[in-house]
Amino acid sequence: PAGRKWWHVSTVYQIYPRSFCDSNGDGIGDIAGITSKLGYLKSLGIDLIWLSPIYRSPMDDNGYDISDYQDIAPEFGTLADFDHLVVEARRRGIGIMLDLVVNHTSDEHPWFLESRKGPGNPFRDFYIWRRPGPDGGPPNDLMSSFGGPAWTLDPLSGEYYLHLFSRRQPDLNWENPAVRREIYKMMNWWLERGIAGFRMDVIDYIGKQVDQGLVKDGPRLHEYLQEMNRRTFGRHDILTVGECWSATPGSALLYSGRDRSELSMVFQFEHVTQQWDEIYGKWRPKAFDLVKLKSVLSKWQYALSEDGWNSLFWGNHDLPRAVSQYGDAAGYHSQSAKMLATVLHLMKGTPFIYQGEEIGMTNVPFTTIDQYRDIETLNMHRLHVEAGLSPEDFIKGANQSARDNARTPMQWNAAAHGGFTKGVPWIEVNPNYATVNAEAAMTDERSIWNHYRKLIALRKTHPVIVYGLYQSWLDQHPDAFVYSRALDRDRLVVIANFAPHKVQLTLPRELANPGTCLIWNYEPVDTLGENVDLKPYEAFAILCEM
Ligand code: TEU
Ligand code: CA
Repeated sequence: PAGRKWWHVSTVYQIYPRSFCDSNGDGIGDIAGITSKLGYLKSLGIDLIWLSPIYRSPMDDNGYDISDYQDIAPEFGTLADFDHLVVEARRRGIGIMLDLVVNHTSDEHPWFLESRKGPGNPFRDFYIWRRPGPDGGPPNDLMSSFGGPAWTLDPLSGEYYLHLFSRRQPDLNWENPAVRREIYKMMNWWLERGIAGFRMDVIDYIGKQVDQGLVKDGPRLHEYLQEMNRRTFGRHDILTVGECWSATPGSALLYSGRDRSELSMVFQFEHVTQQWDEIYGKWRPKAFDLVKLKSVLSKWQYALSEDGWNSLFWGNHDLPRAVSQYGDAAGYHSQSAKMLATVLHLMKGTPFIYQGEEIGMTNVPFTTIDQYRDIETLNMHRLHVEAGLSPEDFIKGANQSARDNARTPMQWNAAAHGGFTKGVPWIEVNPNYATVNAEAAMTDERSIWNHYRKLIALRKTHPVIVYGLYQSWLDQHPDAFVYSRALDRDRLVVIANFAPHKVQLTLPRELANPGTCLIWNYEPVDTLGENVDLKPYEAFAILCEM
């Protein structure tokens, strides 16, 4: 039927190249390492790989600070390595998506080096420069996500430049048509190389109106995206996903509506931020509240049920490990990881798996700040400890929320450093690699890995998983997540227990039918009565014909 897209049926796997597989022993993951693991990804069954940035970069923010958009970071390899990866992946039916980081560049990008030369330079307006405020300080009080003011004074010209992230990530000026032209040219250059999609970093920032203090959702944002679509990927059948921390169901329809000619879908973060403290944000997470989580996820399911499309994810390279955040990484590691996968993959949308999630990788047990590498965490440590927080308390929060939880090396086997490198890894491997690793997972029929594999395969055989109408049930139940999906005569019922204890449910009569169990994490359940007893973190899905 009209409106159906190949990427509706796809599952995406995110790779953080620095931490995936090191082929040459320098302790840093690389493109050749990724290519060597294509067989692993193929047997998992994924369709697309989203690569976090691989471009030339001083690595102030692990590649989200790009100094050359059309070259590969030498620590990751060469353009030839990249082309080889694209070809080898395609041979296995896997597409490669790139991370498009165009809100900002590195301060070492030639555009910025030129821009710094002062007013009058043809590249001056590629970035956002302002004269000092009346007191000689920053022009306004915009703050950087990584702490401190978003403005840095450049002594060369006596003006401030804007950086919403680190001072080494100056923001591009999207109001300048020459900037947009250069970016579209660069995107087309990659599209010609045969890539299958773009993930767009903080794309909701590009319409910013700095002088109004407005960053997200600026007035020209959607105009720019439509222009980008027209001038670049609109002519190719690719998947585009915008990272939009500010997205609401309303704006998501603008980004991903079928007649909007903007993006395929966005990453929204409401299910993530609902867990954050009003003042201390993620550094002091609230107690887990399933009723709230369900209401957020269901709201998004309903809002995009007719038009637009959801992305589905628990984790990425900026977020804690899913099983640590929403499950029980200690007591019910395997059961809770499988439960989370079941709940997510059977909703309507395109699922994204973050590397290591498929084997249940967990948050880190670091004990000192020296073990952390992430610029955000190091900056926040300085700021919070200066403000009086004890270093011990900071580490406690960081072990729950810091981005490095997701960035420790992929655990391949029980060899030294989890088989990630023959050298010394750039960040320590999680010590649980002896038991949590891909090799062990692949040989165990009941592993988390095999559960993911099954879920990915089910999407391909059951259209109800891809297109079925979503409905949530028992919204106020504090421990159980129950929803159904309906397409033609198929009705899929998904039941999950988010608690580390047994739970008893009374289901509405219309859900209580016999059927076939498609997936489970204890034993298959084929007949659903009105009374259901769930074991800790039990989850299953039953397909009935109505
Ligand atoms: O992230 C955007 C972003 O807002 C995050 O830095 C977020 O503020 C933080 O992780 C939540 O605590 C994107 C990338 O995903 C991230 O890795 C980059 O550092 C950032 O943009 C800058 O490019
Ligand atoms: Ca390497």
